[in-house]
Formats: sequence, structure tokens, C-alpha cells
Amino acid sequence: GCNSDNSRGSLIVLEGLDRSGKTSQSHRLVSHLKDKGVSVELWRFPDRTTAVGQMISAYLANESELDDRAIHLLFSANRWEKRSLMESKLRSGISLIVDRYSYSGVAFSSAKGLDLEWCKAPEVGLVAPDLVIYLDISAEKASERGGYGAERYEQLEFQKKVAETYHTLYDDSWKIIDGCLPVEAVEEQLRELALGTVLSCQKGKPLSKLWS
Ligand code: 2DT
Repeated sequence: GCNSDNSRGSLIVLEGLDRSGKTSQSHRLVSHLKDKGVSVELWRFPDRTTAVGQMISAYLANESELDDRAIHLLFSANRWEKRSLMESKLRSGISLIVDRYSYSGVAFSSAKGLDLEWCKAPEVGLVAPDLVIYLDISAEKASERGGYGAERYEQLEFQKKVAETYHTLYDDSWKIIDGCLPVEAVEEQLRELALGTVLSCQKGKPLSKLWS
């Protein structure tokens, strides 16, 4: 039933290129879910507030240099340091909308030429999302939106490679939303997908681990 002992919050991840609309859509989604009475928090990775997150932030701002594998592992460590809090939030009935997760980790690092399986390995055992939504927009369209900042990865050629690696990560469980649709249309699709997932987790869908 609805109040089964296994009732829990859901882990919903938004992925996509820079400027795909993830961040503003995740804010909109969280306020909509709150209005519907869902207990929900907005999370993002990298979480720049931790010590590891500050190292990542300095790297992204080009204030430090790191070996490609070293930064990959820091991004992963940044998820591991939040893993137990993530699980306890979910088990206590709080849903999490997460702006980027392990898929960003794999897509961005393998776009640099690192082996895909090597990139996935440190993610194994993290909490698996109940729903992954990919806001699909081409690198060219995203770059036309303007506002690429000065951060390390915000360049058209690199974003094209990231798009390719995201496509190799897709499986049937991902929901793809056309990121070129009007903001309201994207928002509507997100709401429907998220509410369905929240309900199935309230009914006791078990938690699982990456990669499953
Ligand atoms: P934001 O602009 O969304 O803060 O992302 N990235 C992110 C990785 O390379 N690996 C990861 O594991 C994650 C979560 C994507 C900052 C940049 O960091 C990249 C863009």
C-alpha cells in the first residue's frame, strides 16, 4: 500500500550538456514538487561546498592543474562523500532532484579519451537513480544560447565530444527530453516523469546500486 514500510524518497537525476537547461529546470521541478506536498531537496554535483568540492572548483576555474585521472577520481570521491547522507535522506522519505551525477563523470572524462570502463569503475556501488532524464540539445544549439562561462569544459568542440559519450551511456531506462522545446513544455514533461517516479518509490520500489 501507499504507506508500506519500504516507502522512500526517489533519486531523480538530470543530465545534459552545459546550457541544456538542467539547472533552471531542476529548480522549477523542485518547487513544483514542493507545491504538490512532496518532501524534496535539490542537490548538485560537483558539490563544491566540501574540501574535495573546492579542489574540483579550483580545477574547473583553471586555477589548478590536475592529471585527468586524478580529477576524475575527485569527482567520484565527491559523490562517495555524500553517499550515506543520500541514502538516509531517501530512506527517510525525502526525494532528491540531482543536477548531474555519475553519468557526467563518465561522459566528461571519457570525452578526454579515458577508457569508458575505467571511468565507470569508481562509480560502482553508489546509489542508483530511480530516474535519469537527459535534456537533449546539440552542442551547437547549446552554444548559441550564450552564457558559456570561463570554466574549463565550456567549449564547443569539447561539448560535442561529451554529447557523443553521453549517447554511448544511454539505455532504455533513460528518459530523453528534447531540450529545444519551449521551457514550459520541458517543464511539463519533467513534472509528469518525476511524479510517476515519486509515486513508485512511495510504494516501496527497492533501492539499487550502480551500475544496474
Ligand atoms: P556544473 O557547471 O554543472 O557545476 O558542472 N563534471 C561534473 C565532470 O567532469 N565530472 C563529474 O562527475 C561532474 C558531476 C561537468 C561543472 C562541470 O563539471 C563537469 C561540468
